[in-house]
Amino acid sequence: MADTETVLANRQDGFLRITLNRPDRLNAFNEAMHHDLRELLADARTDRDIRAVLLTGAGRGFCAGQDLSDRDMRDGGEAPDLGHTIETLYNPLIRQIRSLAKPVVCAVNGVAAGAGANIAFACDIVLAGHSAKFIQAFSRIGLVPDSGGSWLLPRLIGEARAKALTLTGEPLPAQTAADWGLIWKAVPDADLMSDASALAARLAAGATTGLGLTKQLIQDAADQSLDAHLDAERDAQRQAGRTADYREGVAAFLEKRPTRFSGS
Ligand code: T3D
Repeated sequence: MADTETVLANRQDGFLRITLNRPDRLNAFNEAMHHDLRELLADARTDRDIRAVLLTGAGRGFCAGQDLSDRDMRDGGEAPDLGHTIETLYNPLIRQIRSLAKPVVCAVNGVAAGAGANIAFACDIVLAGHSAKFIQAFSRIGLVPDSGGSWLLPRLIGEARAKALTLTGEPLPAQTAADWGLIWKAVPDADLMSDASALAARLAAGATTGLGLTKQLIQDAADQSLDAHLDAERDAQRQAGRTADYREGVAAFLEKRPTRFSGS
């Protein structure tokens, strides 16, 4: 799990910090960054010692979405098949984040535009520095929201706000995003990394199976009936109840001491 040209990888306190690292382009995505990020997330899935992920960006931006210099058609060249890039690059990334059975914290350190904004929203807990802003930049260049944005936004903030943001491409300041419930918290810029790291470390010290199942339940809730969801909760609770972490949680409570979850 090493740094690459496009992403930095650091293990600390039980979590993996991934830093998008193309600061000259506000960490816009080229194909290499997609592959490098996906590889790290795949490692996070299988490595039992990684119990949470923290995603952030290097420099003054979080991520400006697709690198548009890879989409230059000014010489009259053929337009790329964007359906293909969505299918092969952006959609698998969103699926990977949402299906990772471990918490993913996102620390939005600056502007998050286009797919960059929607990748942040796909994470489980999003903190943003007060100077950060979110831009559904797609309409500014004739595109439509992707990376799950047109699915997630109306669910999180309602159709009226989702339509206004996506149709106008107006920037949304971090504090407003928090006030609207689009992200968890806006914090002073100077506190962002320490707050996000403390949160990731706390989640990494949690009951990993239970947290992964909780993530899945919350994500699935909006799309199934209460009846089906009650069954899903039953199955998840059965699974959580068979973990060593559940035994430890109950023992710690009865012994009036802090938990020492092993993640198993
Ligand atoms: O293509 C497909 O496969 C389909 C998938 C699409 C997914 C998408 O994400 S589509 C949306 C693509 N993103 C955008 O349209 C956003 C473009 N960027 C901006 O609008 C602005 O840069 C920001 C509002 C994000 C920030 O503005 P500002 O004024 O703070 O910074 P800046 O000066 O515009 O950018 C700084 C540098 O980063 C600059 O380079 P320079 O002039 O210093 O050499 C700029 O060109 C570069 N940069 C920023 N965003 C991108 C980028 N370079 C390439 N691609 C970018 N997306």
